[in-house]
Amino acid sequence: MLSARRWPRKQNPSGRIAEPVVLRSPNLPAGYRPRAMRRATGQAPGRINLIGEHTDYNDGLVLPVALGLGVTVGVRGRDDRTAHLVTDADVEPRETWFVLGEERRDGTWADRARGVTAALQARAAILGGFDAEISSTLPLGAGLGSSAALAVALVRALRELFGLVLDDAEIAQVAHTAETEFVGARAGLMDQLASIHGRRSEALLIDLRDLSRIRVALPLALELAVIDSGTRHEHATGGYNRRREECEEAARHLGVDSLRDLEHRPLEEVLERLPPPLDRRVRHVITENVRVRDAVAALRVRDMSKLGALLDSSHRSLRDDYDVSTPELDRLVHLARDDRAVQGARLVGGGFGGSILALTERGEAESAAERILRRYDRGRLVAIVP
Ligand code: GAF
Repeated sequence: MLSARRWPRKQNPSGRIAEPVVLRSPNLPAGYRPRAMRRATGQAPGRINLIGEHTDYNDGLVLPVALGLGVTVGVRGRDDRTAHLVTDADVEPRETWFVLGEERRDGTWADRARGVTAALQARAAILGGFDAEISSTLPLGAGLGSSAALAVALVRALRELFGLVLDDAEIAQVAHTAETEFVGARAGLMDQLASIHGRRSEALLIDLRDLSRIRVALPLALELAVIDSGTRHEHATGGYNRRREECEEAARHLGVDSLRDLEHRPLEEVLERLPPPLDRRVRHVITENVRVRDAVAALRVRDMSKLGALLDSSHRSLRDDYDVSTPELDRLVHLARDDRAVQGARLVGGGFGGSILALTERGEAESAAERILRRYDRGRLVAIVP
């Protein structure tokens, strides 16, 4: 593995420091040819987000936990400029290819891979052709960070195969650029950071304003069932980008750079200056940041009922104010709240389909999920956390 090191910086003609460039590691022995390292593997997990939804692109707070499920990418160097991809995931097509330097979107999952190679080359990375075998234990499009996991796993594999110097922050940026600039989903940075830094037994409090991270232990008494509703979202074409635009519009209207700048202002005063639905969108974002802080406090004192109430209230806010829930997610959350063992439940991730979290005492999540799923016909239990 190559170690992370300081960037070689490129000077632009004006003499100002330009974007960092990606080079092959200067540490490699003389005569070393990266493509002689013919095989490499990259892995990256998916995530749940305990609380703090649609806050990341508003410079806010999130609290993800890594899943034991994720994406593995095995790569092998080729002697041409082709990237050939095969996957065992439940997607179409199962096999595809493209020429490096000629990446063009085709609207399939493979755009994430094209986005990664395009973003790496835009940072001056020298790539050769490769065959990639992509396997995933993570359901795709289920609100569990699968796009970021695929991109991070591929960047890690290509870093090793081609001897690229990329630290974790840069891996996150490349994976994020692939999603936002190539795929066109204007997502925040939570999923990439959670995939790179997350651990299964801990929540990771990330402040997207300064990218600071604090690990928060999950109490031993806690367990979460992650249940896939079986309905799917598509960020790039769905309402996700529209929500982000609404937040930007609200910030412009209020004369602030980001909605995070509003956290110390009286909420009612802020809201009465906004037309609907911007007032409801902003109310979600501001109150969700407060809920993240409260959830961290609840985790620290192991107050499960407080945590459960916060999850419930987050779901209501996502449903009524942010308008990203669906009838299926609402039904699953309702069934979960009806279960004797569940202390709180909410949709997880971007919404518009995907999964829910149900909070229980340790040892109770699996049986609670079985009871919930008996009453909901098309979903499945994806994971028990931690
Ligand atoms: C998706 C996005 F990719 C994240 O950036 C985040 O906005 C999330 O939806 C909602 O919290 O997973």
